[in-house]
Amino acid sequence: MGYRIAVVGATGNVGREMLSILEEREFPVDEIVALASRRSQGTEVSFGDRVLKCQTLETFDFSKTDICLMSAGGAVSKEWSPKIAAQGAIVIDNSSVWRMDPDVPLVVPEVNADAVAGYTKKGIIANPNCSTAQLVVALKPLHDAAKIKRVVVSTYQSVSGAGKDAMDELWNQTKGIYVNQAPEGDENRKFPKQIAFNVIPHIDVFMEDGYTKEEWKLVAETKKILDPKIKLTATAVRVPVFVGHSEAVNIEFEKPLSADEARDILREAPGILVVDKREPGGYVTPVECVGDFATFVSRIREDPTVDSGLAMWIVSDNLRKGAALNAVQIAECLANRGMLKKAA
Ligand code: 11C
Repeated sequence: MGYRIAVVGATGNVGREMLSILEEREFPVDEIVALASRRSQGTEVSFGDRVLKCQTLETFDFSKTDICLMSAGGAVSKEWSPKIAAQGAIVIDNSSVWRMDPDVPLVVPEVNADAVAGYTKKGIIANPNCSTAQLVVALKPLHDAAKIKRVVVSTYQSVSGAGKDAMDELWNQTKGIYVNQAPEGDENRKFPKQIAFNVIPHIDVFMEDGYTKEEWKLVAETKKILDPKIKLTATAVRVPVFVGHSEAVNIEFEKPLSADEARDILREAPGILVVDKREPGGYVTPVECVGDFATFVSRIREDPTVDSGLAMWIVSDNLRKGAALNAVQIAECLANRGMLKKAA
């Protein structure tokens, strides 16, 4: 016997990945329902060999659902996650609205799997932001070994993080530039500057201190998931890549840790694949990580500007480890710990 799963936001980038990963990882599914807004009712999505027709979130009865994977944005989650949880389903939410709620666990299974037990307070578990998920998977084993004091991270984030329209914008601008076509009007644009053949040092809204919300999320979420004592500063940058976020990371430790030791530790760590040959091409780039479950770590080297520091390059599929895979892994944690009430 398996579980009854609902995927809300099934027609989006992440919703489709959720369906595909449930199938790829052979999650024990007895019943699967794809849900979306009224506008997308009847839209077909794939679940393995099957085709599911999207039903409407507003009219669906969740009383027999074990797990609801939500990827429908903050506003929908704010309104619907508590209602769905009140009907008895455990909500695993990919939006940012519940992440910092003290009664909602924020979980990356390789880092703080036991925190799933906290779902009982609100019936909701939060999935972190994509750039945080891949970062903490790599930081955790190094923190355990040598205690991290401070992290400086610069991100190189793909346009899929901003949704399907953003992917279309990169595609259309790129094509348009080749045929000398002016970019479409401002009102339709997702990015405030040209994204094709460019990079934009701005993701999400600006905050009062000059950082962006994406940068703030990296700080706040790393503290909640891994350790509130870690100091972190970030610069989040959008790059003209369709899928796969990259991060250049400098880490300062309390205890000495050599690059060789870090490489060995990371090779043994869950969710990590080390690809680190000091030669041309001996590292992972976003195009190679697409469709993979792993977080890839490359370019591991000592940072001689601090007493004990390392620099590295971390790449992962933002729609997978950064969103859908992490959500399915949380569901697996619940199932493996016998926390799903309706499991047979
Ligand atoms: C991006 N990281 O790349 C964002 C997308 O808080 O879940 C995910 C936003 C979030 O634009």
